Amino acid sequence: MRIEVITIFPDFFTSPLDCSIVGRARQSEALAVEVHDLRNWATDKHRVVDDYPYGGGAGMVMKPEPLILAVEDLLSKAGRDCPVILLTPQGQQFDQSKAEQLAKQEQLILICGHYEGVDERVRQSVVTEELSIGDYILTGGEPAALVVIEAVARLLPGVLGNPASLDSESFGSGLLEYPHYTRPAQWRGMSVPEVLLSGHHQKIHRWRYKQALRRTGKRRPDLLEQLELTEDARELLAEIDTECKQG
Ligand code: 4G0
Repeated sequence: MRIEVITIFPDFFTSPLDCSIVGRARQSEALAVEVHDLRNWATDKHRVVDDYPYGGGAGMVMKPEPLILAVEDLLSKAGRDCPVILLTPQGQQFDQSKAEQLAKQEQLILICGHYEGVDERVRQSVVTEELSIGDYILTGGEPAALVVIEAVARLLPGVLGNPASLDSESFGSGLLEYPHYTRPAQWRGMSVPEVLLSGHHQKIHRWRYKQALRRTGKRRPDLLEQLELTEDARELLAEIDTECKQG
């Protein structure tokens, strides 16, 4: 997969894209990320990319021309259409299913907005979708673009060592994760649940599943409601319910 990023702060991406899973994915060539300085497409000698808002008001707006020229340039080099995504607080909420959908694409173009926003004609002419990573405002779309890159990169074939773990993790299964433990079995008076030391794989599996159901019900009832529960899940939830009432 190839991801083109358009930004006024290319340096922002240097370390995050060189580190960890994304860095490895790029080295293995499962992923190519190209970061482009928007000012390369500015048309005046001072390379200005923002301007005052028509109608007045505080702050600046990103000019349409450099952004539209940048996207057109990158699309023509690609030789085919691809999603052109603007990171904005007004976008559709980015989630795991969106990451899975984007991971199937051959190429993405990510636009990082700044100031009070982007001239509406950029949306009208080149943006194919707007995404938000959550209900909060950032000074720029760069951290949001990194979140999208990170979430997508780890889904690409060959990037994670053990693809089986993708299905079992949170959101893959629709449930939050069960609690994890490693050595030592006793630490400051806190012990690892006995069942995990038992070597009884069927019991361990059922215990973990119950823990995942318990956590999800408690912290994210909205996720639990979206699931089609099996007979077994219903049984475990009933157990959890009586345990709760017993205190
Ligand atoms: C476009 C994304 C870009 C418009 C970007 C701000 C939060 C997110 C930006 C604006 C961002 C997010 C209208 C303030 C840059 N902040 N939640 N800031 N406006 O994904």
